[in-house]
Amino acid sequence: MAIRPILIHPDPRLKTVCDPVPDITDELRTLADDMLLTMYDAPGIGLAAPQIGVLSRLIVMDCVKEEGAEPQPTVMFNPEVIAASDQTSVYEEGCLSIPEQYAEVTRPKLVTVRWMDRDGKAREQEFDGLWATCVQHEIDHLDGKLFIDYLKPLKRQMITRKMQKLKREKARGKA
Ligand code: K2U
Ligand code: ZN
Repeated sequence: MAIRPILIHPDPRLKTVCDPVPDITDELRTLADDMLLTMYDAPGIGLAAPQIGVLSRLIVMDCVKEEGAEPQPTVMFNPEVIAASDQTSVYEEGCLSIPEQYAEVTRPKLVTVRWMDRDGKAREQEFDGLWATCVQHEIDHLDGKLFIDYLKPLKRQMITRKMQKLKREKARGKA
């Protein structure tokens, strides 16, 4: 088990449509465990495989935020939204690959998702609230889509320029 480095936007790997997972191997189960460790360490409530440079259709989530409540680590291979409500909800989103930038994104309030779990079992569930926002945010990552893609071009460019500056400063700091 290891905490993996999270890619920072802009990075071509974050704009790539990821490949489906053909079958669930022990290596992929270990990757999912590393992603959960990386997510909790960030901290975050979701993480998609391309964010750690693995271009496969795998996401992890745990949107339980209540103090003292039982964590609910969730691993999804090949997740797909099979139904979405017309009703929408607005949430101020962030992203571990776009640190300290937040903006309102409107998404369907309810989504039904089909996926394969870590035991290779087909699952299907309806999500509401923060879980619905998070699962859509993560599935977008698998299609190379970031929350800033929903913003006006000027706002998106501003955030991208801030990230390019951050990456330059990080590189200098390491140089
Ligand atoms: O994919 C990611 O970068 C993980 C996000 C998931 C997320 C973004 C927006 C809305 C819901 C989920 C991180 O968890 S960003 C940190 C965060 C934490 C709590 C609530 C919202 C965002
Ligand atoms: Zn994200």
